[in-house]
Parts: sequence; C-alpha cells; structure tokens
Amino acid sequence: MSFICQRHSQTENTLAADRLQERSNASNEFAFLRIRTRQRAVPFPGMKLDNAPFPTSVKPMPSITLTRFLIEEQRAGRINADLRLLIEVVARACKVISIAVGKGALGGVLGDATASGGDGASVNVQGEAQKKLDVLSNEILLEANAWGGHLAGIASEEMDTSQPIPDIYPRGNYLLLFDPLDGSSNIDVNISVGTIFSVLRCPEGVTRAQDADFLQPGTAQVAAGYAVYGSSTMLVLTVGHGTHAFTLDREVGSFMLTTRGMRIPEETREFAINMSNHRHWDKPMQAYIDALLAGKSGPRGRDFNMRWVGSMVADVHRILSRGGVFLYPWDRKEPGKPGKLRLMYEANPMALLVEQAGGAASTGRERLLELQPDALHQRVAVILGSKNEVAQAEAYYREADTRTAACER
Ligand code: AFP
Repeated sequence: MSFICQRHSQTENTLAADRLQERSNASNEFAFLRIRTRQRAVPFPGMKLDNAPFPTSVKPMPSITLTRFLIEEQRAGRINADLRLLIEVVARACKVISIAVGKGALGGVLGDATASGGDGASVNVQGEAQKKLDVLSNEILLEANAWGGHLAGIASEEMDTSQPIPDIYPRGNYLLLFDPLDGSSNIDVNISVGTIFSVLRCPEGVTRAQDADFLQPGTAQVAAGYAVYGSSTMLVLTVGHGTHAFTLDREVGSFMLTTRGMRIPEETREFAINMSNHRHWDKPMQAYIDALLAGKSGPRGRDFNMRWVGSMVADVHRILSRGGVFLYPWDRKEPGKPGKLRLMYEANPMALLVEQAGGAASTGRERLLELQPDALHQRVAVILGSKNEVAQAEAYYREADTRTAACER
C-alpha cells in the first residue's frame, strides 16, 4: 500500500513539475526539478503505458525470453527441436559460468589452475597457462552438453582433441565447439570475459565424431554465439537469420531478447588492435594502421579512435553494438603461425555473427568463413567488423600482392 502511495505521489510530482515547466520554460531551476521528478517516476507493474502521465522516457520491459525466441524460430522452420535444445543447454551453462565469474575473489576461482600432480601451472594444448575459471567453465559446458542426446561430439580450446559423447548417453547430429572462457587473462583484473561457441552438423553416417569430422568451413555453421560476462551478462546468437542479443535478467534467471537484428554500420571511425605488435606486423598491415593513425591529415582524411579490451568477446560485442573494425593479424613473434586467434571456435563463430549483422570478416586476403580448416586448433589472422573498413584493410593486402606478383614477372 505504501508502495502504491509513494508511486502515486511521484506521479503527482511529475504532473506538478510539468505545470511548473509550462508556466516558466525559461527557468532552469524548474527544468531541473522536472527532470529529477521524471527520472524517479516509473509506472505501476501492469499499468497501461498509453494512460501513463509520462509518455516520454518509459519503455515496456522486454518480454521475449530466449526460450520463446527459439520456439518461434522452430515454428518458422529455421531450427529443429534438437538445435533448439542444444542452444538452450549452452545458454544455461553460460548462466552458471556467469555466476562463477560474478563471484570473483569470493568464489575462490581467481588465479591459475595447477597442473594435475600439483606442481606448476596447468597448460592447455596451445601452451597457454590455464586459469581456474578456464577449467571450471570447460567442465560446466561439457557436463551440461553430454547427456541431452543432441550432440555427436564436443571440441574445446581447453582440450587437446575432441570428445565423443559418452556411450551411456544417446547421440545426436550436431557438433559443438567452444572457447569456454575467452579473454581469461583478464579475469583476475575484473575485465569482461566471455564464452564463444559454434555448432556444426555431424557428417552423415558418423556416430562417434573424431577431430576430422569437425574440420568444416565456417559457412557450414548452423548456429554460433557468445556470452559476454560484463556489467551485464549478454548472449548474442545467430542461427543464420540475423544476429540477436539477449540480456540476462539475473532476478528471473532468463535471457531476454533486447536487440533483434543487430546491425553493424558500414562506415566507422573506430579500430581495435594490439598496437604493441606494430613492429611485428607485415607491411600491408603496418601501412593500413599508419593510415588510420595519420587521421585527418593522412590518406583517409579523417580521425580514428582506438579501443582494445584484450577479450575478443568484449571487443566484438562493442563492434556489433556500435561498429568498428577488430584486427588480430599475423605477426613475426610466431612467424610459423598464421595468427593468434583460433579459427574454429573463435574466428568462425564471430565471423558468422558479424556477417549476419551486415559486417564483414576476412583474413586480409580471403573471406574467413570460406577457409577450409586442417586442424582443430588452427590459428588464423582476423579482420572483422564494419564492411567498408574491412574492405579498406583488404585493399592494402591486394595492392601488396599485386606489386609482388609484378616484381616476380
Ligand atoms: P586469453 O584468453 O589468453 O586472455 O586471450 C584472449 C585472446 O585470445 C582474445 O580474446 C584477445 O582478443 C586476444 O587474445 C588478446 O591478445 P593480446 O594479449 O596479444 O592482445
């Protein structure tokens, strides 16, 4: 009752403030009062917004859950029941990871994982030190996905080889790949991290999937997405018909659709790259970035801003939200490897999400999604984001290649 009275008096405050505002538009003091009371006034739960006395800034709460969204996708014939279940299971696992990440130091999950046997840090197949949360997130995703009957195999950044579904559970027709906790070197400093996943069809006739069955180009993905554990937890998803963002309602425990059909602007003035590697890049990448840095007085004729979180999920989320270009090119530090990022469970799912949002994804020389992988943990150079900016970067490689070919003739 007192809650209703309080809300009622807030509404009255708003109306009174409106009247004051009408009487004296010139008065800054009154304008301030109006803004203050308006910000506090929110409708009663269930109040019809048409009748609300404050028509401007109040928006209805999002009401489409991930479950409803997926059921509607299934009704529209865009996914089947197994794929719906798979995505729901991955989303549920991401909620559990989100809780573990959110506890931080209180959960005892920060810091490096120790190798089995107890001596020294645990290292994954890439030779990178594993964090406790890397290991935990991997276990959460494996455990959640093993028993549902929708998968034939699972591959992860944290496992040397893919894992078939245990014999005690039924097997399905899909293959799931994930980076359980991308950006994990940022965990201990409370910066956004995320989970990236990609879904492929298991080749016909295969029941116990092996690594070779996963080696399909990114164009074969039937779904891809990521969860970003930031100031809010979000799930961004594509099943090949647009890229959609869901925000976790922590009280209700559901992902709610908050952006249907994300769009990346074709033009941008923002780029994301680890500039400390400048001297290690090849000539075309150096030339492209130098042109951006030259700003108004350079060949691009405009100033560019730079952002680098160091968690691919967070950087790509910014690009999906407001545009930009993300680059992790080949560099001389590890000349034998084509890049730092992993093709199958980092670059490919992000490339699909970006393309589905109207952006582009490239290695600099070819469309990322068309690469035929030859190893599960294969690395790749990545340029993705606003279409016209990706094209600009590609142009530097094309020009360099044309010059080299001309010299060789
Ligand atoms: P970690 O998971 O080891 O933190 O690596 C994160 C990542 O794979 C990707 O998310 C970042 O974009 C990139 O590496 C950052 O790399 P640098 O530390 O070389 O900038």
